[in-house]
Amino acid sequence: MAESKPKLYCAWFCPFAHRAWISMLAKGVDFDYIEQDPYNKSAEWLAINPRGLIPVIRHNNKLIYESHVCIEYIDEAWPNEPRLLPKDPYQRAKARIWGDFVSKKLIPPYYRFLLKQSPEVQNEAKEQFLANVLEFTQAMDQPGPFFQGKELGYVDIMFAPWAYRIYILEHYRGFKIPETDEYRRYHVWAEAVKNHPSVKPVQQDKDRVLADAKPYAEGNAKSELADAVRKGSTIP
Ligand SMILES: N[C@@H](CCC(=O)N[C@@H](CS)C(=O)NCC(=O)O)C(=O)O
Repeated sequence: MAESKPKLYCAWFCPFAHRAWISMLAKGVDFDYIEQDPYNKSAEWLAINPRGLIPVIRHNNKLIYESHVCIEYIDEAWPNEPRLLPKDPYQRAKARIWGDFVSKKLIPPYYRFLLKQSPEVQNEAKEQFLANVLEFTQAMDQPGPFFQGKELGYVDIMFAPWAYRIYILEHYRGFKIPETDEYRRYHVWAEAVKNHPSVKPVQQDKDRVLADAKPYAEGNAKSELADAVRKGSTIP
């Protein structure tokens, strides 16, 4: 199945691309990392991904994109342990349900909170984000520490890049996930994710990450995601 050495088109700053990068590391895949500027929509780049977004995996002359699809592809093309998606059909369904929750209920308010400039909208987004983090927390396996048990898996990887960079919201918005009883399980999860051996190498220098996030916090970032948040449309 996995014949040729895969290439990962990635970027140090991109949380979506980090999902694919973490998955490659978690599965022990031997891959070439290619640092790609996704903002320059050259013909060469659009030939690799017609949507012009990172991450992209090139494997056996096939191109795979969309970060959640990349996680599943990596798990299936290299079917060795650990499995990122559980084998049990119900647990697999549960992984997809909560992965979808990350995409629809956590990422959009996170970016509204970071990008929008009006204090009222920021506050609404913050409350939404916090309520949804709580719902996510309450769905976690007990005792964990990961979302579905002892091993890092699909749901963890879906939210990990925002969780280990939550300091962006602290720095620009004075926000912290509360250290209260109801969020205790969240903090156990976040620590386990941040310190996982496949997640650690992907994390970047904090000052560099904060500098990269500044245009978002100031509301003038130029990206498809920022445009979508400004327009109130679905994020790409
Ligand atoms: N739905 C996509 C989103 C990926 C995405 O937005 N990547 C950003 C970088 S973090 C990008 O390539 N942006 C290029 C642009 O906005 O033109 C996925 O999950 O892979």
